[in-house]
Amino acid sequence: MDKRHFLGAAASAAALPFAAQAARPARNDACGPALLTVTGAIANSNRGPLDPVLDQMMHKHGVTFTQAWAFDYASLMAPAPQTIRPTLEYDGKPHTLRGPLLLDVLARAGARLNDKGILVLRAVDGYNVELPVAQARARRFIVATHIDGNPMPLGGLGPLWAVYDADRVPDMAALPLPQRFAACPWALYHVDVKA
Ligand SMILES: Nc1nc2c(c(=O)[nH]1)N[C@H]1C(S)=C(S)[C@@H](COP(=O)(O)O)O[C@H]1N2
Ligand SMILES: [Mo]
Repeated sequence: MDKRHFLGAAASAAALPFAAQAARPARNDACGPALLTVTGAIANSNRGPLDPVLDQMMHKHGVTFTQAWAFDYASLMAPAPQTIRPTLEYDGKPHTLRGPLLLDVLARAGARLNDKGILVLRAVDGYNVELPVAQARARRFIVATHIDGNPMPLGGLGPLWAVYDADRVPDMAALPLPQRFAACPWALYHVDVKA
């Protein structure tokens, strides 16, 4: 699309009468785009099945589902935020990370979180990891939204980073820094719950 067409399209969208805009069916009650989609063993659903046309990135990553719970930024902020301060491998310094517990987020989707379950955490670059539910619980994984008081950008470690306080988990604190965060996808956007 060239710039002239783009501007034309934007102008005509802006000119749509309010009634026409309001008549557009809402996909869910979210106010912003979905940042995290949870699928698999969940009881709640606020969107339809994977759409192989419009859900391009998930489609390319081989994700399939019939029902899902999509979180926008505000809905992710609903569970009580936690603060952790692990030493990060990138600069060897402690940083303050804040966000809800991963399992609290998944509970909102009605996830079945038994201790034999597995969570597949997937990031926008395709990186994915199988995290046992028991480990997510024991290590108190959070879905970090903020680092050192600032929201984490896409292009950095955000907007969501599944991470834990490695300094406070003796087994992990004993490892060299580059071995502590392999189970921590930055730019997390999808979690598949395997009960
Ligand atoms: N999205 C994403 N998260 C990731 C990775 C990655 O490649 N992509 N690498 C993992 C691994 S194997 C490690 S050791 C740490 C640090 O890797 P990085 O230097 O690629 O961030 O992040 C983890 N999280
Ligand atoms: Mo790694």
